[in-house]
Amino acid sequence: MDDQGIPSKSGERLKIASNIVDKAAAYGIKPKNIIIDCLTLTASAQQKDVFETLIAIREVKEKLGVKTCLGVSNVSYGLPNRDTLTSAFLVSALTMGLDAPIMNTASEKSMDAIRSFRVLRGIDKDSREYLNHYSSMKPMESASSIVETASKEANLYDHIVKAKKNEAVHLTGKLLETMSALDIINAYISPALDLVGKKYETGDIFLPQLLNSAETVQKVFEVIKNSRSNESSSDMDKKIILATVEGDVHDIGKNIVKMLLENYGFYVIDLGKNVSPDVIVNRVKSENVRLIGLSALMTTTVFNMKKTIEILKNEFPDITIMVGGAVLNDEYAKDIGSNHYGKDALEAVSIAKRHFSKQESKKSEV
Ligand code: B12
Repeated sequence: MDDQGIPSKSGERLKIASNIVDKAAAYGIKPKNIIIDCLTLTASAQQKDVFETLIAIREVKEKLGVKTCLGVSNVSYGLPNRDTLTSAFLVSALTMGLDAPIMNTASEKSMDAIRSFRVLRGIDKDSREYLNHYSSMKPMESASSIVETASKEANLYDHIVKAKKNEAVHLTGKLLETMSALDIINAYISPALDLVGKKYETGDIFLPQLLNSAETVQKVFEVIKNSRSNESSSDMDKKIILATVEGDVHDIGKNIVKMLLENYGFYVIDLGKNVSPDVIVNRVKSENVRLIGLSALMTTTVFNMKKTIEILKNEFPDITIMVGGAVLNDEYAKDIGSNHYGKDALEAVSIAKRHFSKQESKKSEV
């Protein structure tokens, strides 16, 4: 404000702020060390000017490079249910760039607004503060005691459940000195993902936590993959296409299947996740592949798996399709038209072995 009081228009407030910045510069004070208060007006008495404060915040920040503060609660003075209006104004001001709200931290609504804003603005990384405050999550430590296969000090399971990426990566390197990749998967990775999945289902944890555990597993797999880089060569006559079906982004299981098939010398063409039937059809054609492995993890995407199988069988009547994924079982796999169901990666290997030995014997009969 100046001698005339608080101007109603944002442009005039910017002018006053600009004068302050110029004066301060004469004393060697830089804009970044100045905090300007654009002054909240009450919605009850000066409704048309309320938004000007918000615009002024944006302008003084952008044009002058200063910081801003604002006493937000004045906006609701003279109206009922003040907390609601104040918290809406608070979020609007933060969106415009308000740095330092002067607010009632005992107001739950305002604190809810701040926490939500920090998630939406990407300040609260992985929504950790938000989750800590609102989720009724029990401490993950207690969950880790379920695993019986893991020894006390080698707790890759805990690192995955708690999404401690660096620790998980380090420990995987150590475990690989004494354990096979498959044993590590069976002893630690699958049980940890099972627990995380159950906790997600029961609402004890939320999507960012599920995602973090999944990312930890991806990092663990990078270590496993790197440790195998010089191993076994694959047989180009034993080609298999693998894909997670359209609409489904779960590829951890499919990647394990791939790893094991490659370990056994099969040549795997991995089409990735969320793969449309067209893409699979084209690769089957261009690579002349006769064994396809499809993965689906959700009840909703099993329908896409069925559709993919129908399309493939139509195009290539002699094709063999094996399917897998936690939502399937032997019976359901038959119902949707597949030739084989593999409950885990080892079964995928035995299906592939049987398939190619049949092919061999057919060839030798000819
Ligand atoms: C990790 C995970 C994720 C990660 C996936 C990361 C990734 N890159 O894969 C992220 C966080 C991205 C995710 C997202 C979602 N997820 Co999720 N996820 C899981 C979780 C916890 C683990 C899955 C897993 O990797 N298991 C470990 C692997 C090793 O097991 P597997 O996949 O079954 O594979 C083995 C076998 O089945 C078999 N196999 C697998 N494929 C194949 C293929 C062939 C050919 C053969 C022979 C064998 C085979 O061999 C594998 C190795 O032994 C499960 C819960 C669970 N326990 O299954 C939920 C789960 C699958 N997710 C679920 C849901 C709902 C979702 C979301 C919709 C959440 C959301 N609201 O956004 C999204 C889905 C987005 C999408 N469009 O796909 C639900 C599905 C419910 C349902 N029945 O439909 C589950 C069951 C969680 C739950 N309990 O609610 N998820």
